[in-house]
Amino acid sequence: MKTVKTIYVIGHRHPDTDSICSVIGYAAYLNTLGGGQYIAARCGDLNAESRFALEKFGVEAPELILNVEPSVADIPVTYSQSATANTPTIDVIETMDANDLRNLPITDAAGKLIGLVSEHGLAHAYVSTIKRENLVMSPMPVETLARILSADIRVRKHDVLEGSVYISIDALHVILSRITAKDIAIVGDDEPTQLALVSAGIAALIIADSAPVGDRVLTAAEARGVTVLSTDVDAFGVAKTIHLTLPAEMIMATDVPTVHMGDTLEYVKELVSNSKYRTACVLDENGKLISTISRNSLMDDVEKSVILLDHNEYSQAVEGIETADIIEIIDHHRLGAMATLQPIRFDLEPVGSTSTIVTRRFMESGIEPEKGVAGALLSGILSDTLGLKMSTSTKLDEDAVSFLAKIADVDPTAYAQELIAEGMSLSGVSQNELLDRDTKEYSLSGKRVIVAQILTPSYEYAQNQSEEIYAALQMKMHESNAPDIYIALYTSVSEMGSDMFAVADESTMMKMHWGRKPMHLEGVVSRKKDFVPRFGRALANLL
Ligand SMILES: [Mn+2]
Repeated sequence: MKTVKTIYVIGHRHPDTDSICSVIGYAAYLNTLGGGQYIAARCGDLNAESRFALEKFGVEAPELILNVEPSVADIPVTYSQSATANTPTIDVIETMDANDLRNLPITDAAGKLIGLVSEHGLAHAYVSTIKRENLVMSPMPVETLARILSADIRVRKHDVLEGSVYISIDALHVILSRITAKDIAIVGDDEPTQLALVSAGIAALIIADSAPVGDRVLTAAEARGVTVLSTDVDAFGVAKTIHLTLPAEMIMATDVPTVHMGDTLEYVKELVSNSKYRTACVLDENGKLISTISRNSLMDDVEKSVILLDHNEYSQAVEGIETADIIEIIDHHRLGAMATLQPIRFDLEPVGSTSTIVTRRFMESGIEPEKGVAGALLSGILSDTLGLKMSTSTKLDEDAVSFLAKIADVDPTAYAQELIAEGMSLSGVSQNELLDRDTKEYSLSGKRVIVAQILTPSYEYAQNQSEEIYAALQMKMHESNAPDIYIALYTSVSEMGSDMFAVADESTMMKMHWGRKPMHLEGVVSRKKDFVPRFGRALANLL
């Protein structure tokens, strides 16, 4: 089975509406061009505004992918052999032989993994455990037995046979004294013995070595309910083969390592090399067997392919990004430091949103997005540009908005107000949640800086809440993986300015003249255009 490689189109951590909607748009665009292997993804929860936008246009949220380290799903699925619980061992061995396998997974009738037959398990079952036991046949359909022995069914009186198996080499009275109605006898061409066994009322007669079977025996067997098989195989061969008909479930091991599609290859490699079977079975979420992974299938370097939207810095990207193959980047933020091995397509444009750049791809190629996709892209632009009011908005954003609004069938001005009000809604949300709503991480002058931005209806909000905000920020600095500097911008779009709260170590606080009270920044609305460049310079000068 040949599978097309999945490519994830993914935005930044703490996704905002642009990050969510641009990936929906771009994955749809690429899938329209052909292939269908592009998956819109996100590496964080939807905020209230994004959820509102997706619900309004009936669009599904991008798939949640918290880590892009290579996983089991990235190994090409290879056709995988297995057998069911009641498969005779001899068939298991044949499958293993024919496919050059050292192990064979065993499933129940529904395909769920229940164990593994290994070469070691086979040797153990046949050499040590049962070597001195009498020959017994586990319940087996007559057809299966006939197939294994290449036998003809001359009289069929049973569906399933089981019981002790005797080779008739003793004197007749001896064998008759042992045998019961459930048992099976292997005989040669001795017709009186054949007849005597049938008359005694056994379950089945296996006539070995191409011996003739007379009409009298067949008639008697018919009358007494005895199944008769005849085969070319000699008596020893018949006995040996029956010995190898134990059902797989009786000789399988149950301590087989199992993995799922999402498990990282690093984990799987460890598991496989520590397993005595040198293999792991891949199961779906219901425990059904998908395939097996051996050391060989882990030899090749595999990686996830990703297209990054709305960011181009490692610190903002999904976990595991350093192991992934970045094949394209589309963004409208500052140029961050990201290195790739291969040349890639890199589209960085100073426009209002990434959704704008994606919309231009549709416009330029003459492809019309579906209504829901158009609505999502429109939401991305209106959210990032605050209804085209931000200083970052350009003519290109306006053009994209008119193009999309027509397809999505909404009035962009009215919808922008609705959307932004949703994004600014502060009721019933804790300070801590607000601080997580829209954060970006930067590396500035060697410091890890997180800048959270919270949109408010007016300055009043942050000024009234300053104690709570400061306390919540200080709590953030105690979390694991806390940055060097944590900044929160409470931005009033209608008044075109922000109040900045900042926490850092004491010496930085001193040098930057930061205190518990917010610093008012008139005219600072856009984090990336108004705040980060100015702040970056101030930090570089003072530290
Ligand atoms: Mn954006």
